[in-house]
Amino acid sequence: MNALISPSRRLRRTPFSDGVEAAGVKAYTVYNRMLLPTVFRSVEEDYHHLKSAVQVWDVSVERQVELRGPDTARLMQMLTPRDLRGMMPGQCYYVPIVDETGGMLNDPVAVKLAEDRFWISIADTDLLLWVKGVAQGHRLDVLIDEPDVSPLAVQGPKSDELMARVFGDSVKDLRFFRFGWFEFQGRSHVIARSGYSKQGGFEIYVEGHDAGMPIWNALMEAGKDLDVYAGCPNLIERIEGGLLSYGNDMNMENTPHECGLGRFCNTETAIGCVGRDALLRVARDGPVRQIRAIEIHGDRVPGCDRLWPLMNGDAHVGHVSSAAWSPDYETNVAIGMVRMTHWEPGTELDVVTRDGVQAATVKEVFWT
Ligand code: THG
Repeated sequence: MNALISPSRRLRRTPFSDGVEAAGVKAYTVYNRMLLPTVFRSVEEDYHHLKSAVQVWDVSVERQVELRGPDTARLMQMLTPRDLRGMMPGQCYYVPIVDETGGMLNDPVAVKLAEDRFWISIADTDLLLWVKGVAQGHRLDVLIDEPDVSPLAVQGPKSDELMARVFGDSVKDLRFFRFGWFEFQGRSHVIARSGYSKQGGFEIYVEGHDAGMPIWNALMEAGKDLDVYAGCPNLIERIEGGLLSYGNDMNMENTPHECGLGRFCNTETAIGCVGRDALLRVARDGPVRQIRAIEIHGDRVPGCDRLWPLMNGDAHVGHVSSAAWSPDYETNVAIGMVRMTHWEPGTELDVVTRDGVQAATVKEVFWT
């Protein structure tokens, strides 16, 4: 596939699109019916730069589903098997969202703004529709909509320094998955220490489309001597770090336990979760297949745009869903789903890529 995308109103622009284009974006993917940059200089140059400097990412595609009103807490707990009772305003939680069979509908970050107000920062599915359906079905008193909020991520080892220059030193005091309110040109924005990389950094939930480019420009200006550049979630880095991509590595057919997200489930105490009964069975027996880090030996693999079968001889024992050549580890890093009979670390398998068969090993852990 190497054709152009026709612009239209259905593919919404973001508050930062002008900056992304000026920085010379080379490729996009579509995510929540918006454009998400995937390459600026090259995936490998972007990777080295992310790990050594600081990048500014237009992740507006992480749309917010806002819940507000008296039944907000009750509705939030209906959506996820993670126990939210201990969650305080100012905290973010990574929350599996499941249907009545325990199937994953999304894997967003929940942002608790107040007891009666949340943002759900979604991955690539129409979660708003499910949330409205659940609320209507239970006649809950909650307002559900998509606010004019667009996340801008600042990621990389120099992100603390850059953010302090623009938002003040106190931004450095934020702990992981906590947020605060910070001023820029007289307006207040939520800033969290979070983001879709393992290099550290922040996410600015920019409120108001018109506030976007001034913040983008201020970050680019303040970070010149830090070698700041536009970036985007990096395929190689996120596979090394084991960060899952909904729609690629898992979908509605998978439970959180299959995705290795059992640590974010407290199904026993998540009273009200619509998938609770189904997940109690899964949690008791354990999954029969699970996400694993997979090393693929030999030559650089092609792009993974379909599932690649994982074979043990003639037996189909799983599949690879994401893969890339890692310059730092000098091997192909991958994410796969493997049947329990073959998921022990060290198990040697064959992977059938688009270009042929390559040897692969099931790893104990990801690369970071
Ligand atoms: N940030 C925000 N919204 C998002 C994403 C994000 N929405 C879409 C997508 N990313 C959702 N998926 C993820 C996947 C992983 C993480 C966050 C969102 C993540 N995981 C950490 C990890 O696995 O190491 C930490 C999880 C934890 O310990 O709580 O950060 O990136 N706003």
